Amino acid sequence: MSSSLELFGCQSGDQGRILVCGLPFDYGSSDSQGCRQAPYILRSLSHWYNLSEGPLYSLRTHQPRLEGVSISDLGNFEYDNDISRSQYLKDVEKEISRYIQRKKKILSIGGDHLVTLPILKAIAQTHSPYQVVQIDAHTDYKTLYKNTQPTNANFMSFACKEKNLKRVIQIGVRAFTSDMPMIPRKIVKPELSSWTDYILKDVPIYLTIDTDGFDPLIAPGVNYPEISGLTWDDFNGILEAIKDSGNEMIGADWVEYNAEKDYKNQVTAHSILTNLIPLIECLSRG
Ligand SMILES: [Mn+2]
Repeated sequence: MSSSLELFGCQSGDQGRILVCGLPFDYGSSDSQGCRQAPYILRSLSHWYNLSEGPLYSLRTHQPRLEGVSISDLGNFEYDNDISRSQYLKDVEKEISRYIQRKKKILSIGGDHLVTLPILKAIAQTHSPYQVVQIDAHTDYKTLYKNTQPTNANFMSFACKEKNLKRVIQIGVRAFTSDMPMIPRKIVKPELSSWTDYILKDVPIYLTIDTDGFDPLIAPGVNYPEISGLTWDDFNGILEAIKDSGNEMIGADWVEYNAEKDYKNQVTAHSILTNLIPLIECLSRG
């Protein structure tokens, strides 16, 4: 693992309760390339929001943010072309399982959405029941045939095979598809106004965020833009609702940021970083 910079200038290593890890992998499909740069770019831009000299203050509320949060940065799990893609995913799963067994909370930065699969599998092995909240324009659920390989567009079909994954609540889904599979009952796609009705009580939550869940007008740095979509206020509402549910958040990831598609001023990257602040605060509870 290597990285010259740590996210938000936090410490490097595995001593934090929350462990940042970069998954610079974008072979989830032939058209998801470009996302491998995200962990480097986000870490490098995060020096604008540096924690190493004390908390960040919100100019709006004058409140300190991320104060006392126990977080450190593991660096990246680099993908080496000498190994197969499936081997990389297996290695990530194994490595992450070790940290989950030590009760660490993983905050991973993709990569394309396929990197979420090894994390969900690692959690399924170490946690009794858990549920996923997925922010995404797509369901990432497809019909699986005998030789279907996992991709960033079907990984949820593989994740749903895990018994301990009890429910997937998808928010922001709105794309079109020519493949309309039978969706298992554990996947629900409620409206934003009523999604909290679907949270299972006392079941830990893992949050996976695909950048394309947001409106491409505010988050243009994606491979698959879908008009309309969530706003940043919606996102903060989702985090508040997770807090209010009393369910523990056991981990999170942010995937599918493609810097090549972003505006010149990197507005998507800065928005991701600003929204990682309340996300990390939410993760640090419980
Ligand atoms: Mn996705």
